[in-house]
Amino acid sequence: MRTPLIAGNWKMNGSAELIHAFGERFRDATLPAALDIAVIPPFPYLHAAYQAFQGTPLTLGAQTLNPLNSGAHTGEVSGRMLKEFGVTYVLIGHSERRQLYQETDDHVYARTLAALNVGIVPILCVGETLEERDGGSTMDVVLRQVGHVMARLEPEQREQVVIAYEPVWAIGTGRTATPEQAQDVMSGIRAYQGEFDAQLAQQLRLLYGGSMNAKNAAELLAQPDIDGGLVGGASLKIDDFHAICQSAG
Ligand code: G2H
Repeated sequence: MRTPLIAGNWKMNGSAELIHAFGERFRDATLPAALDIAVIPPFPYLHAAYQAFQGTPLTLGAQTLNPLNSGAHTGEVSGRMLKEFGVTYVLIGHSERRQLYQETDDHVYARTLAALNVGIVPILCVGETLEERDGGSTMDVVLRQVGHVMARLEPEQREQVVIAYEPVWAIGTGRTATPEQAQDVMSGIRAYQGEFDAQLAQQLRLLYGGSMNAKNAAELLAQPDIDGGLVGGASLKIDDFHAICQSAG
């Protein structure tokens, strides 16, 4: 009932050459019938990707956006601009943005709203640090991050949001959450949504992120509350990303 989504977060990696290689490879690729796929490259590659992905199942995502439409904000990019380049998804509150660029829950809410206002699907990223997990506060942290955004949105806005659970200790470390650890937290997120909207909880797409790769994807994606993946390092390798997409069938 929930269409799986595999999203490749290239972070500050990739090249124009890789964009074209993805377009060629996915043009005739064998893929599950019901699957959404997004490639999320750095801003400068969006236009080339928009062209290279025509006629392929690949859709486009951006890694962040500024909540304003325009103005004197050197270095920033607005949702309205992303929309012009055919962007379907945008990552909001990735832990690297929270940690390295001091994005707070308030910033994350403002960016989510800005994405919704221009018709881009926000992928709201949440997750606990190792200290928080070891201290037993995983669910408190994750539900605070989810609630700070979701509880303030209108019901029709909430329906548009995708949530990615990315334990910070599993990001780029090669240390993946076990399928059971991921499922535990993700069923908790769905149950939290279910407390105030049972139908939304059933529709809500939940992605797992954190060292997902071609070897571990199938087991993670087989969990009942995992509807897809937010893939970092492995999304830069075409064969691995294709294999992860095939695991989502
Ligand atoms: C988590 C993930 C993609 P990686 O950041 O967002 O990256 O798969 O490299 O851990």
